[in-house]
Amino acid sequence: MSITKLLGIKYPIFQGAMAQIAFAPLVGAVANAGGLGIIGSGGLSADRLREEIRKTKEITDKPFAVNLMLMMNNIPELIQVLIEEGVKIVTTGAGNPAPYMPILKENGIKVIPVVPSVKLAKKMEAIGVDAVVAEGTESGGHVGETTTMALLPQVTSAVSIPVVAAGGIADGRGVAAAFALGAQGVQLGTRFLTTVECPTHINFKMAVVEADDTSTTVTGRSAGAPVRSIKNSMIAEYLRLEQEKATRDQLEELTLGSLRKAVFEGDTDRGSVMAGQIAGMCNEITTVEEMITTMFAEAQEVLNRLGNVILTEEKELVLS
Ligand code: TUI
Repeated sequence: MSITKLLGIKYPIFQGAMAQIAFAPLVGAVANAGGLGIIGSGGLSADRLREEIRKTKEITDKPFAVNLMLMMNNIPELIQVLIEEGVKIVTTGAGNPAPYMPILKENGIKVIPVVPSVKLAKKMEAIGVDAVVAEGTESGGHVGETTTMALLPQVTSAVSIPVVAAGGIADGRGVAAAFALGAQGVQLGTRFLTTVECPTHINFKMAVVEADDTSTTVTGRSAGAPVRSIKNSMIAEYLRLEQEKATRDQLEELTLGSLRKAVFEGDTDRGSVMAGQIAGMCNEITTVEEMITTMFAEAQEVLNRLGNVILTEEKELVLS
């Protein structure tokens, strides 16, 4: 079944569940525009998650999802809230959702894990998930090692469940490329940061608008939790400490509360401005609806144009 039919959405686009950002205003706007809005529950208490779900229901009557960031230690409580509030779609990140599959499935919840490798995609298919999001290292936040270009065709060949592409996509060309590599849909995070409805400090949005293709870097590989964000003075200090083989405690002290600092206080110099490599192309602040409809219209144009491309005997690409 197609991912849109499976989830009851119009466009095969997921909004990435950015921690401290993907709350009701953004999630509701994405759902109303026909995509899958996803609440980021990373860092939320069960009560705060319930509040965010209820606020989202006030904005939209369309389906939406909740993401479980599996590094958190309150996952069972959060799942209880999902069941009580009737949330029917869950995505997961930063870990293996296997321990929670029985309870999620018993409650008729569709489960869509984010995976950074073929190995994990196959494991997830074997435990009965409904689809996977294959996320390349171009993404913002917690990342794997393989690029979307290399990961996606390998995952789509390895599993028979629907695959959604994430990492490095922000326009119709990226959507068309994801389809070419076998994906049924796309998940975007960074591009949603520069939308009107995205509830983050204006300084955070402007850091993304002003970023170029080389503005992001990955920290934390040494500690086993690699995170991509826009370079600033905090990141420079982190990289220096990492090189000096600082202790985990020293590194943690630097990053403690840093995402909130950037998102809520707008401190884009000392805070953590998580964003993907495609930030260089997210130069405009538009509404969610405009962004989604423009992107799919552009994807259709690209696919039409490519439909006319033939490979000549000399292997030239020509437009017929
Ligand atoms: O989860 C994400 N992106 C995130 S989570 C996040 S919050 C955070 N804040 C501070 C430090 C660290 C995180 C920010 N961005 N994306 C989905 C994703 N999941 N990317 C990679 C993975 C992943 C990695 C390993 C999924 C599964 C996995 O498997 C481990 C295992 O148990 O086999």
